[in-house]
Amino acid sequence: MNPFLSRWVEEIAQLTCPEKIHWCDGSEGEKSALLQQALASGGMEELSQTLLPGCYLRRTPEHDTARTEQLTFICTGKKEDAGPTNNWMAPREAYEKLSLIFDHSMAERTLYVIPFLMGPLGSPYSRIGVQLTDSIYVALNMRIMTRMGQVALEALGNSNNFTRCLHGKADLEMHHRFICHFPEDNTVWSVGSAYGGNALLGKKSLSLRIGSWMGQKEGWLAEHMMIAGIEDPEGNITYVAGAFPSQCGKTNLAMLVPPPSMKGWKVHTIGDDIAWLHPGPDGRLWAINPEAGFFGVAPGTSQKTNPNAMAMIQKNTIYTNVLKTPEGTVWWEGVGTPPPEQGIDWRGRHWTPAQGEHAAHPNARFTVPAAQCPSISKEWQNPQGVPVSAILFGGRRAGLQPLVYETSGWNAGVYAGATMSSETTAAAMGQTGVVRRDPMAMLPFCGYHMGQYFSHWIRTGAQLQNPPKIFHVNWFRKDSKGNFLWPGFGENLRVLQWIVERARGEAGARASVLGYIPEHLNLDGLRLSQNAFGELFNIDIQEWREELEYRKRFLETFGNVLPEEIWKEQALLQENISKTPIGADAYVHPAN
Ligand code: GTP
Ligand code: SPV
Ligand code: MN
Repeated sequence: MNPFLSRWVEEIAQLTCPEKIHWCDGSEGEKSALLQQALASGGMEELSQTLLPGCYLRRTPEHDTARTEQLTFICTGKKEDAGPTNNWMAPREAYEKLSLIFDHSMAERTLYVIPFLMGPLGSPYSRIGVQLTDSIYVALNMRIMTRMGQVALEALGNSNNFTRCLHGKADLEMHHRFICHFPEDNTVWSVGSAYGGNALLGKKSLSLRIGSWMGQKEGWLAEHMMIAGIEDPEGNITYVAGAFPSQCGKTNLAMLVPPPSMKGWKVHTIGDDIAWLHPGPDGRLWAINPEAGFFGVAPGTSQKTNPNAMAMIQKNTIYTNVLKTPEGTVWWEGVGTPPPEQGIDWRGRHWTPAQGEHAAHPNARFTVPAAQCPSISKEWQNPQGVPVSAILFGGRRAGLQPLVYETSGWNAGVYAGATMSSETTAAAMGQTGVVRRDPMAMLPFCGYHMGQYFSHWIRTGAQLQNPPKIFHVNWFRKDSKGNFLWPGFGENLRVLQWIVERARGEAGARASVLGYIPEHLNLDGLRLSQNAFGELFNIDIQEWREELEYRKRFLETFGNVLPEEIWKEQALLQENISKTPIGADAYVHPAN
């Protein structure tokens, strides 16, 4: 028995006073026992075991359906180290405050000890965590999302090098909810929520907030990115990683199915949410997916938009906050089949389409093992990871940003990432559809000062002999009537084709004020009007002048911690934009 671990478990048990302590081994027998208990207590419901074998449903309280960013804290000794974008609490205050909530909170409950591995077994890049929780639902999800149990305990051995992740439901009330990160102690304490990103502490807490802190110290990057291999008809595979904010298309892009006209192309899924990126000895950037499962958005997932996801979630899946049909199957908005005549909605109430209410919560999710994905890559558990040739940044913007552009180099790419913006979604509590700055899709997940984070990106690039090319994409541009201009989903491969060809130095490009845009895009077999195409690539100079002002104000919030290189890139863009008259053809670089 690892003495560091047993001492810590004892300490937490003294605080929380559970009736029992269960050490998770990750076995099949344990899974059935946990499920039986969850079903008996009403915490989960069985779905039809003939139609959806091994699938279960969970409904959460209405105020616990998404991440709560306002209750998420970085607790560093010095406030400056958390930076202007994070909520900060002094470590002592946080431990004290949360101890009061944890105190006796597990009486009459079982404390589950979940050792888990983030990253492939045997990878030098993998990290170990141990989560303590009183939630069976969380334990069952951790079992899917991480490599959990005996395997992690053995990998840990007698080492003290693991992230201490304490989670408790307490009363699940908002005023008792805090998600606190102590990067200096390699510790996370989360209480009062059982929702994914708040409660599955291997995910956003360890892999991004604590991970980004570790990465800065150790020379690697922890990113909110999907990873996929794009295979062309000749069989060449090019790996891309893409950062898009929550609910902005990472899962869909990671398991994309090519359109019928792109014969011979294939997409190989490595990861759908998180990438750990390490500079390799060959001067390239190598990516692993630290997770073992997908915690995907249900609404909008259909046979048409994401057939791979639909295939993988027919078995061994935990559904959260979807509609249950009388047959014991599931339904959600945008699933592509007509609504059932009746069902039980995500709130647990009788539902009919006529009521006009959401059947599933807009942030309803499925949890499913990665190995069940039909497009999973042969390389997904490669301990060395895969070499990344292109990085994509993108947000959900109805205007401003063109479909795609290539930045002029690493620093310009870092600048494009740092100034990213996106409309808010249902993945976090609060108003949706509001444009906000979300640098590298990491605004809610960066565990330290974001100015330093940008510096770390700049430094990392300078050290790579063969850095990935960096692109900006926007699948979400709309016309004046509010319709998406671009079909998205599988059709995004047309843009990826140009990106991988650029990464290999093959495809042509035209200069624009923002960077390079495609000379030619493969639109074979796609009906897209000239007008729509023009709008997708329109760069509105007036809009960009205003945008530069927003960016300036945003970048100023980082004070003198912001690296000079970012200001340099802002100045270059400013110069290009101001040289271009309003209404001019912004495709042509003024310098040309
Ligand atoms: P998180 O798990 O929250 O990090 O989300 P994600 O980035 O993985 O987003 P996901 O792929 O789950 O997509 C979120 C929503 O956007 C879903 O409803 C999708 O159907 C929709 N979506 C994804 N890709 C596209 C696209 O290319 N075009 C359009 N219009 N919608 C898309
Ligand atoms: C996100 O919100 O970015 C997610 C879901 O991927 S959660 O695990 O809740 O963070
Ligand atoms: Mn995410």
